Amino acid sequence: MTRVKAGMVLALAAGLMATSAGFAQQPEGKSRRRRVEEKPLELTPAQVTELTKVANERKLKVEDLFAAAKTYTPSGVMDEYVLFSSGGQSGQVFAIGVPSMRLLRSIAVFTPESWQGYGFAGDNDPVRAQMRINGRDVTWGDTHHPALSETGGDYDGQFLFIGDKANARMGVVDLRDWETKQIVKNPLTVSDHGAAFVTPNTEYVVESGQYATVLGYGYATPDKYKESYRGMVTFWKFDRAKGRVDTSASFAMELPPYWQDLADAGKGPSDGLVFINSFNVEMATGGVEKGKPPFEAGASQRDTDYLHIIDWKKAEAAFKAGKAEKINGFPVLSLATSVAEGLLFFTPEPKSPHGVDVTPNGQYAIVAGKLDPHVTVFSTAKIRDAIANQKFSGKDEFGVNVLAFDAVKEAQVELGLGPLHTQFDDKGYAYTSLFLDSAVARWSLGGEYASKHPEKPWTLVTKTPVHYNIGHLCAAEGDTVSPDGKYLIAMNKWSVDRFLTTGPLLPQNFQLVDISSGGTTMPVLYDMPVGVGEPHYCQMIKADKLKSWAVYPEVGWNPHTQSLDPNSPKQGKEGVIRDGSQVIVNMTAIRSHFTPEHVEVNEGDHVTWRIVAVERTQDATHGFCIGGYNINLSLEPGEYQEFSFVADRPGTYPIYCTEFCSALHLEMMGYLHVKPANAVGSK
Ligand code: RUQ
Ligand code: CUA
Repeated sequence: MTRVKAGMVLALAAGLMATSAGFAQQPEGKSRRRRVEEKPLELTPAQVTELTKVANERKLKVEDLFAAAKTYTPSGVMDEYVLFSSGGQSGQVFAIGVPSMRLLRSIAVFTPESWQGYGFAGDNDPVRAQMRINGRDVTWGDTHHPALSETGGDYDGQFLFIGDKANARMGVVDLRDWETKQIVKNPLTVSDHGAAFVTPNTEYVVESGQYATVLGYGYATPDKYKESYRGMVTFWKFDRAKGRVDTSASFAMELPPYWQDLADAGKGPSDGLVFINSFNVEMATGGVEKGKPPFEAGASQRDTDYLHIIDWKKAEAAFKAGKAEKINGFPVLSLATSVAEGLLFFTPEPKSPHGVDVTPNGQYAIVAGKLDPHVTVFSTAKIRDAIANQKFSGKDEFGVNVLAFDAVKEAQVELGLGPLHTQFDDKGYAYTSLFLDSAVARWSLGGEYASKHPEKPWTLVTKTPVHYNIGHLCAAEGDTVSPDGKYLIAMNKWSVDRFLTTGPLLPQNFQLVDISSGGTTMPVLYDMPVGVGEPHYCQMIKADKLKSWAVYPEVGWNPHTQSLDPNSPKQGKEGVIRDGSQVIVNMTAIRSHFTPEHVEVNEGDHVTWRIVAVERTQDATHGFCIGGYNINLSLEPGEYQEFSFVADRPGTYPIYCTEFCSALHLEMMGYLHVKPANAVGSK
């Protein structure tokens, strides 16, 4: 009877293995993607009746049916765009398909994330090492602004940069494997805001500060604000071939202690310039606890702040000519140098602005002032002319030349309350988020865009209500030299009555807006709750521009170096190598076993564990965890990982695959035996 049972178990296991092997081959053999019907759809009268019945039962209106038809994406049909969204305080980036609004992936950047095995690779994890600031682990970020790498001002689909406002850091994601490769910490400042924004060929990734501080972790009391506190902008040099920021070729510029805000790089005729907003040119220092006006009042007294205009090509030349001074080891062009060399100019911009956005043709920079119902349009040609011909209205308190507002202003357009950010389409329209109005405004651009739309240039065309309190918005490729139009995402901060209540903490609401027809038509198509952090900006790229790897290029690939790793174990050569108390484990993973399955070490051993997934089938991912040692890896096909730890707690540790990889996934396990120092027979 026992034998029969064993036989049955073996037969069952063989069947399961056959099933798992068959399943594994299927995606390579024939595509399981849904076929696109070639015959155009025609509804029979009976189907119309049935559809109407379903719609009535669900209390849907005709426009809802159209919205569903425009967004519903059947199983196996791919989205047209990928939205890369900041993940706010989650510290991550979210990738979302458009128009389906399906969450495709979270990309771990500033926060350890166990599913991706990000930051759970033992004592010398290179991910954790990058999360250290001044010797302390900082394992979260407040991600605000993603920037896709650009070539000629267009997204090229190669890299993604994301700023961490809370800690003045920037992450670099490689879009071949959608993994973070680098975290760069700004040595000058604690926190920032204007990151990340790229120059048109990703020569530099721009990071501007926000709350002024004493650069380089200096100290000064608020009464020394004007002398000691400073703002800054940093130009991180991007090395595309290496896929890394080259910190040794990067530099910064000292700025007055106004609170610099968002940035954008010029393009086309304005390539070479960078624009940065500011607020609190009042240099208010708060102190409500001492009876002084609070920051919110002190920083909003004047009618205008300063738009910063930086000639980054000239600044780069000054840096290369050795004109920078070091602060905390980092080269900084002083304000005096910037003024003397003509690198920095200001022009007045209406009250407490927030976003500055350059039009696709590079001819205008649009500033939205949160306390002003207008957007202000600056002409970049007029800015260049005012710089060349010294059309100044004066200097600021730090000696920076101020370009006369009337000499550089092109237009002002009244849109509504609380304008923040602006994006563009292919029909000569601009779209601005209105925070206080909870609306998206469509308005008409002038100049060479005037012939693209029927409206009078520089006028409000229509507003669509969104729900609620919109911050950023993003149109399809809407900040490139050639926007697509079609879709726009309203990134709403509040969602009060849109979804079921999820306790007192509610999700944000991403609303998909149809901007495909011009004029006054601009319906909301879909609501997507985002319950994993409060995103700020996002960018939407045409999906076919992304050239993602299906599996790692070769077995033994190290994603940290993006190359084949010479230390990767070879099949047939697995095992444990001991040298005193130094132990090296060479392990392979394949459906459905690890080799070796038993690993014996002694208490106190220093263990270096090398593990490679010997798989070539897409999606055949394994995991690897050691409970109690805070170790979990995600081993995608071909991936090699190395981790180390001190085996300081003896015991018998089941080790197992954490990804349901096959029918015999539960059997994909082994034991780590950590022999106690005082065990019988130990040294
Ligand atoms: S900022 S809306 Cu970084 Cu506008 Cu958030
Ligand atoms: Cu490998 Cu589960």
